[in-house]
Amino acid sequence: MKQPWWKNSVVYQIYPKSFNDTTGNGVGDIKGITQKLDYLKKLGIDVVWLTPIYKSPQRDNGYDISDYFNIHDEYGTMEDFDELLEEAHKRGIKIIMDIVINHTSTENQWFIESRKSKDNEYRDFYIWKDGKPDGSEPTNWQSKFGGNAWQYDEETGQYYLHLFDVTQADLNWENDEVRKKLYDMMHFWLKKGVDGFRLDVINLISKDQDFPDDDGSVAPGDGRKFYTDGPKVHEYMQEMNKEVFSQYDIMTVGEMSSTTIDNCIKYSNPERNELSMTFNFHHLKVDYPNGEKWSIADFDFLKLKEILSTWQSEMHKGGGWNALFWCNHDQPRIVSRYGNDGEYRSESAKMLATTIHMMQGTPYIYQGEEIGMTNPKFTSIGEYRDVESINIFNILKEEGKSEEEILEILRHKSRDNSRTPVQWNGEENSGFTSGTPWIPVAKNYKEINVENALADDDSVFYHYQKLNRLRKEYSIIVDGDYQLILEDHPEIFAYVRNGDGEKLLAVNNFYEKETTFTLPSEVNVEGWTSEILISNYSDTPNRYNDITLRPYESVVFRIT
Ligand code: TEU
Repeated sequence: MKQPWWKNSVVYQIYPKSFNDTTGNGVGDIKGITQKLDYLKKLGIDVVWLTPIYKSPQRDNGYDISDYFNIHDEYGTMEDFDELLEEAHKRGIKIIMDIVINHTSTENQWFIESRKSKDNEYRDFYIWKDGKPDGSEPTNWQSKFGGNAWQYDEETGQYYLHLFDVTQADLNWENDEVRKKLYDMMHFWLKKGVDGFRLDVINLISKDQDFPDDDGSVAPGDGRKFYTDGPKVHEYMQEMNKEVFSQYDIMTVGEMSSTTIDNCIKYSNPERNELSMTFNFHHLKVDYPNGEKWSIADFDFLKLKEILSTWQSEMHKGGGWNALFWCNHDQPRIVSRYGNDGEYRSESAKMLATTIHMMQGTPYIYQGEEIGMTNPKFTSIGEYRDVESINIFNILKEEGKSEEEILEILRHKSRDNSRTPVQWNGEENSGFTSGTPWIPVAKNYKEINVENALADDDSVFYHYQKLNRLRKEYSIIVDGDYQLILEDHPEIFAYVRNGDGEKLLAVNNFYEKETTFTLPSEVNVEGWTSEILISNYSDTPNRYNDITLRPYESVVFRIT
């Protein structure tokens, strides 16, 4: 059977606000993306994922949509979008839209109507509840951005649910009319010719209709278990697939918050007709001590290997499909996190890229990752823009932490770490804007920028370019099954991809320390010959056993 196109594609994520500004207002725009399509073509990606560009008050940078059918002013016009789509398609690049349908902005017309009165025809578009007999919130569920997830509304004396910011009201998926309206909206964009969707927190749409309090008996007591991969979520996905997705040749990727492998197999196994693939975040929590995001710890390397490997094997077995990624607009920069953003920035950025791109699934590159951009290391709260970071700053301060301590946490954990402008060149504001950027540019832009990367054959950029090319040349990268080796090795992440009479062996040193790789006897390749497909040192020997790996050294052998 012919593989769907998205199985051997590489996706590039654009956060428009920070990508490229052509007007000088300090905010990136759609024309700025069109301008850089040739750059993306050169990188060799197949698909662009645009984070939300719809009309929005921008409390959560567009994840708070007030109008699904129009473009946010600062980003340009619908004509600009149509031109982008056309120019992208001309170059063989597909575009997928970010669809946010768990919630809307409270400035959305539906919500404006809904809050007016209990008998308004849009009342039931959102989740309204009376308070408890003592007047307190209907449940003790916590918002993902801090505080209780219910907001009291004076107008009608009821509370509405917001799992995220107070201006992001959760839609009521139980209401047939809501689902129908959302499907119509998706058709609107698909008819324009977009090539698919990334669906924001899509596994949170179905809430337990009893709305119980979370007694914390199944940790943590935040209410998550009552709406994560909820009771009707697969039913809704199948309906959405039937009503919308199945009518086009598109890809769909669901963002899954705190999900499980079993659920992701269900979401992405093609026989179930739900989604093409899923994002999960378990591998990005191995630096959360006791599951707590807002504290600092080294990452747990053995756990990282275990988690990624379990997802590789289980999703393969269950016929699901993984989205592969280290970075996005909600995560700190990977080179500052699991790599080394000092002396070995380039080596470790390439090593991390190879580790994830040689796994099974569809890889995602987040803007700036391809040049090894780092966390910006902001020194004052005034430099932060993210609603989550600002909320947590205030919460931790109230809990008695010192400002210095909190700033140190934000330097590691804030979502703004990945939201600073793309560093295009060494000119003022890194060539991102001629005005004042909406968020400060990282100070290292004179050294780390696209212009320098393109001029250096050995740059992180060309490593990504090569990975993208290899995916097209060797089908084993797409199809081969996955086998973790040396699972207890404290520095090396090595695995084998098994194909028909051929194997790929990926060997990655995750540390600065030199270490020796010895091929375990379970990988029987005696008498086979090898070639190096990619490595991050120019003189890595073509010998797949007993190799001394230098700091962050990474190599992939093809053995036949
Ligand atoms: O994120 C959902 C989500 O659960 C997280 O990644 C969240 O941002 C993080 O856990 C906070 O610590 C999606 C979007 O990617 C994010 O940018 C939005 O803020 C969020 O949904 C709400 O729409």
